[in-house]
Amino acid sequence: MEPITLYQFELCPYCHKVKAGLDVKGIPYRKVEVNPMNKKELPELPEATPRKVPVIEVNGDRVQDSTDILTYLETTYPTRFPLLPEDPAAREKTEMVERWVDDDLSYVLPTVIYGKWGDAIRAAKVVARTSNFGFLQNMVVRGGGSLIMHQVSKRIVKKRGGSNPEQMLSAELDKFEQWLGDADYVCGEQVTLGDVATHGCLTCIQEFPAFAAVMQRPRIAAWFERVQAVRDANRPAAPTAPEQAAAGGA
Ligand SMILES: N[C@@H](CCC(=O)N[C@@H](CS)C(=O)NCC(=O)O)C(=O)O
Repeated sequence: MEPITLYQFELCPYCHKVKAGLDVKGIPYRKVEVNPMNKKELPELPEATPRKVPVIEVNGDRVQDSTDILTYLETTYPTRFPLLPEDPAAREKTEMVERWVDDDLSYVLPTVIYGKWGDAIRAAKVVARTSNFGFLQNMVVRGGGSLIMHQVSKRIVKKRGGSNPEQMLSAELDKFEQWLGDADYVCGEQVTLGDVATHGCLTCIQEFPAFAAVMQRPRIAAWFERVQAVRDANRPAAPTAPEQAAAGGA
């Protein structure tokens, strides 16, 4: 199978959503960290397309937008762990959960990552660890990125009428807990699109104090571990150093 290249930001919830889909479907990929300041690593995209991550490149195809990418993966590799249930009601539910991830959960997460200065600095460290932009660009991304995202996060809280990031996250987790009910996964016994989108998105805050609020909810914590186990079991083994060198990749 031709390996996929994923252009990403390490702390982008939409990119994590795609990584969860790739893992569950067992599709190998390599990551290219994009410099958020100039995005020069991004491949050429059709005119008038926003220069945003995630973007995937495979077999000469370039696909942008996490929802479109997961749809592309589902149609291109339909037999590899299908993520869309056949039952129409289940399908509607799992697609509704994915829309909620895109429209609500993904907006709340940056507020818990960058809302406090201590966490914004932690975020800068994660970016520095996962990127290879050179010393100067790294400093710019670490300092500038945290500052910009701190302002963005304040704007999100205000625009969404939230009182504070923790309460906003808690309100979103309430919704997910209700959809999950007592089932193993969003649509019952099998991981589907809604699980992938939510798990991926939450992985984004795994290194931050706010993640404790996720794991303090027993039903969500158990679900998180279950989906993680599926991802770990299905994810293809990392290529050995010689294989990686032969493929010319990082
Ligand atoms: N709807 C898109 C949203 C992608 C998106 O907003 N990506 C952000 C990072 S989290 C981005 O690339 N921002 C850069 C910019 O707007 O310049 C998706 O689902 O992929």
